[in-house]
Amino acid sequence: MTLRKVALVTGITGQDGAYLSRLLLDKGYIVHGIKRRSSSFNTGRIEDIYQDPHETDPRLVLHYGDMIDSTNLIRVVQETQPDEIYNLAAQSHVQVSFETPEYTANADGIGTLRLLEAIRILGLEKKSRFYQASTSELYGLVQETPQRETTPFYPRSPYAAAKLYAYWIVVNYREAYGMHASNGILFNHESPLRGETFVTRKITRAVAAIKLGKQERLYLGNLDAKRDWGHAREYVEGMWRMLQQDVADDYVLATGVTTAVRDFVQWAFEEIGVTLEWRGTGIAEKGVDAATGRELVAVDPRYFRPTEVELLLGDPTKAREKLGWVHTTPIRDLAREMVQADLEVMQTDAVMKEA
Ligand code: NDP
Ligand code: GDR
Repeated sequence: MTLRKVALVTGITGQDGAYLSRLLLDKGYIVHGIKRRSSSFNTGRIEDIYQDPHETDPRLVLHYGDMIDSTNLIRVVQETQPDEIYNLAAQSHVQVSFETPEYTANADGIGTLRLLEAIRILGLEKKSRFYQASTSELYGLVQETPQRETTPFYPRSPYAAAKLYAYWIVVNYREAYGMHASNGILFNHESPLRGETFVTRKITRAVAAIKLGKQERLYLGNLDAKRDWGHAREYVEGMWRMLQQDVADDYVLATGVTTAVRDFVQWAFEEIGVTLEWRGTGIAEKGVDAATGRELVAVDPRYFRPTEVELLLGDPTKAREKLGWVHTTPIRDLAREMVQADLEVMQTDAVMKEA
């Protein structure tokens, strides 16, 4: 009988945690996840893979915990003795990090150190492989385009500065203690499970709500920002591949295509049969239904960031050559999938309410 591999996933209730735990369960792993205590359910994204703890030998087990609680992390690592740890937990919203910089530094930066120290304290340096959710936000004010593993970092937010610390402490623990610890420098990746306040999901939800007559208008910030957007389902496969390598290393996962927020908005509206015409510039810019003249999109400066990352475009060559990882979902297909999923959710909600 071959023993099942054991994985520990922090941030299991988030977008990537949900896709990654499905992938690991499909591969036969026992998956332990850390979830935060919350006053309302926060496990919606993993409802369909949740297993009743009263069942014999459930393969998905949830533990309460927090990245700001060292003793908790040590205990969970001790209890689970993981072969692989995926550190996905973070205060992951860039704009929110300007409002909560200290908390973000604590959870995203020092939290990563806490988990690495838990491995070291428990003497698991040679057993537990470690994946760190690093980010294209590290490039910030970009020094080179496209961005690759060797491009210098220039963080532009408390979030990115915290993730910069996490990136380097992972490299340091790899070099100092011989740990199998890798950074995945992931460019933006989205899906129907994306948090509702990130720009793509905010757009696709608004488009669905406008179509169903539940919302008048969509307010956005910087329409000129450009992002390299891929599908989350494909990116979690890249995370797993990093931990299957003989030698730990750092990899960029990206599509190699960049798109302006404005274009994503345009495509999302096309999914409901609306062609937008853009009128005005700067904060006076409006997206207007070309057929009816109705104003559907407006700029609200409250969504501008004190320092913005204007352009991200990744070069995934190393991941392709060394991990055999490729992205396959074009951005327009992703926009379509997200709009359709939001329409479906809202229509179901409406039917349920009526019933
Ligand atoms: P989400 O925001 O969807 O999920 C974040 C997860 O972390 C949630 O499960 C959240 O719990 C949990 N969490 C937050 N703070 C804490 C804490 N203090 N202690 C324990 N858990 C905590 O993010 P994604 O799934 O999109 O991203 C996963 C990781 O990858 C994050 O670290 C993010 O910064 C990073 N990343 C994401 C990219 C993307 O485009 N999606 C790109 C590059 C990096 P709860 O559900 O209770 O809020
Ligand atoms: P980002 O994602 O900051 O790249 O971080 P987000 O979707 O929040 O913003 C992308 C770009 O869109 C612009 N924008 C808006 N953003 C939001 N959220 N809301 C708006 O109304 C709006 N209008 C315009 C932003 O200014 C920005 O330029 C995501 C997170 O998942 C991080 O955790 C991750 O590390 C990076 O991606 C890679």
